[in-house]
Amino acid sequence: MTLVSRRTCFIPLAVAASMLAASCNQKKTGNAVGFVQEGDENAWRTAETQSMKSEADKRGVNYSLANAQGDKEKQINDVRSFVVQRVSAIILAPKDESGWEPVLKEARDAKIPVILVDRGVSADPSLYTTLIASDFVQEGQRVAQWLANDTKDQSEVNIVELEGTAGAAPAIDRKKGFDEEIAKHSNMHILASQDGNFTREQGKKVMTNFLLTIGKDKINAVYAHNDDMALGAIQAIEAAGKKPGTDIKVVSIDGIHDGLQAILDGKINCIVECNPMLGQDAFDAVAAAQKGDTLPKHKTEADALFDQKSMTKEILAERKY
Ligand code: GYE
Repeated sequence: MTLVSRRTCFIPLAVAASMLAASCNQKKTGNAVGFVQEGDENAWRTAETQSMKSEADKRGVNYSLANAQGDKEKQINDVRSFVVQRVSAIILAPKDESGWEPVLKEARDAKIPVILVDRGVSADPSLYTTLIASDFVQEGQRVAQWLANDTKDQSEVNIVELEGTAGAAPAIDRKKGFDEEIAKHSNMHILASQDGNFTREQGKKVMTNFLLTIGKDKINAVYAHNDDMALGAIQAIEAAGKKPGTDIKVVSIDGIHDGLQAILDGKINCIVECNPMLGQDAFDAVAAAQKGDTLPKHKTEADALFDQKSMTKEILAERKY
């Protein structure tokens, strides 16, 4: 009797131990978080990708990255493949606003929370948990207000605008905020506005074309939706024999290292910051969603403003991206 009972006791313990091991393994897979990044177009985005990885490492989260390299169809498939793998949460930095409903519904049906970072989508907010991003309309407004104040004594301020990737939330909203604010000033005119895809190369190309077609003496200011396009525009302005920051004012958004350096060099006049270090907030949101907490639909990030008066070497030394 004693022997039998010992045996019966021994077997379930062994089974329980192997079940526990299996459930631990399963839990590990179940705790995986997938980050779906839209591309790699500049230092801002690389910093964001790095921020996700270091936050995952810090928390010991099983983390996977899928980078679509600017290919929207691939990005949709990257989300779909994380849904099929049954990850426990997806962090998504969408390339543009439209076309996300079907795959977001697939994630919802699989009960996988989707945390949007840095760019929003036009899909119904019930299809994602939260959006962690800056207020892009406000960024555009602040840059426009700075430029309006700086040029208030000039009878005419002719501006050209380098837009971000077509259809992307920061391109749409940064244009809206800036253009509406400029329209309030009768001395300010936006002469031309064109897509520069958030890259240095494209910013240079579009600006070179503006200088040729509009005339280098007619343009007083350039507004770039990000620092990389502003840095490309600076190259074009210098190649045309003009002084960026003096002959042609340059204003932009992001606050990456090279952009802030250009303020110190006198080539960019004003930058409104946009924070790419979203890892901590994104993984806080993942943890909250897993606990079943309800999150606000939009968490906005605080952005600083830098100009030639406020920018210092010390600020630059602290900038990690
Ligand atoms: O400003 C830009 C990047 O989506 C907020 O995308 C982000 C923007 C950022 O390519 O540099």
